[in-house]
Amino acid sequence: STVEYGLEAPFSVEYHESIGSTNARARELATEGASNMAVLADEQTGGRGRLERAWSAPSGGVWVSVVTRPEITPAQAPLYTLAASVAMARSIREAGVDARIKWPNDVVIPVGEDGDYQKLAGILTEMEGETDRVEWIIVGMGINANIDAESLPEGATTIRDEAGDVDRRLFVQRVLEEFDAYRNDLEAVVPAWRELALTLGQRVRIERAAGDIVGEAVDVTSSGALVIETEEGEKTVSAGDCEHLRP
Ligand code: BT5
Repeated sequence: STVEYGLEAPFSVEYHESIGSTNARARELATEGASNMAVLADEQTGGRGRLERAWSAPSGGVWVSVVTRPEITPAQAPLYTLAASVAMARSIREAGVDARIKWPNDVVIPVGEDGDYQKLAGILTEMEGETDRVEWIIVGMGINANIDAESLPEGATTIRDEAGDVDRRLFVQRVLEEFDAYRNDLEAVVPAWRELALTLGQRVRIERAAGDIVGEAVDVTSSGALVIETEEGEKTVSAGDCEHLRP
């Protein structure tokens, strides 16, 4: 199932026409010691979102998972998710689509002025390591590229629907190049993220087991946590589901 993809990518690429989940395959490779590898597929039959949610990944999309072994602490791992969201949003914008970033792991297209959006891409970050050191990190990126939005769940849109098809080979190459540049320059991630963030300035609700946080999203920290101004003062959250509330 593995063929040469002919990409000039900063990562060595294992390509599959069809696979269960590129993140699951990347995990196998990571536990075998792989690094700087990308698993790319045309179609996933068991694509995954966060919290075991299903991710629709028909043929025509860009489904890719990158394995790296960075010298960072687990607390900095959210920066990798932000780096991926910036890489994806910038590449999608080059394709002529007004892509913006919804914290923490979505690339979306704004609808109206109220923080509404349609989802164009998502990120699933997984890692292994100890409290002071990450052993490996997998950043799974799913981009609805050359797909009809009507074949995806409600609320999804695609590059095809917004601007027409992309050359997927060149497109994946751009995404991987951009991701590589940002993971090698982590200080550039947050400034680039701020420029494309749809979540900043929004009233949000973050759902957490420890209790929801409601307030205005005002910034992200240097490690990628969201800063929220609440009635009880400023709070930061490093992960969670984020809902944009109507003003
Ligand atoms: C995500 O989860 O957004 C992470 C998606 C990561 C997918 C990539 S593809 C390559 C790699 N291999 C994998 O198996 N996964 C990664 P989350 O924030 O939990 O959002 C999931 C929700 O998005 C679902 O519950 C649906 O409502 C919705 N959804 C499912 N498929 C979608 C799609 N193709 N486009 C837009 N929304 C979708």
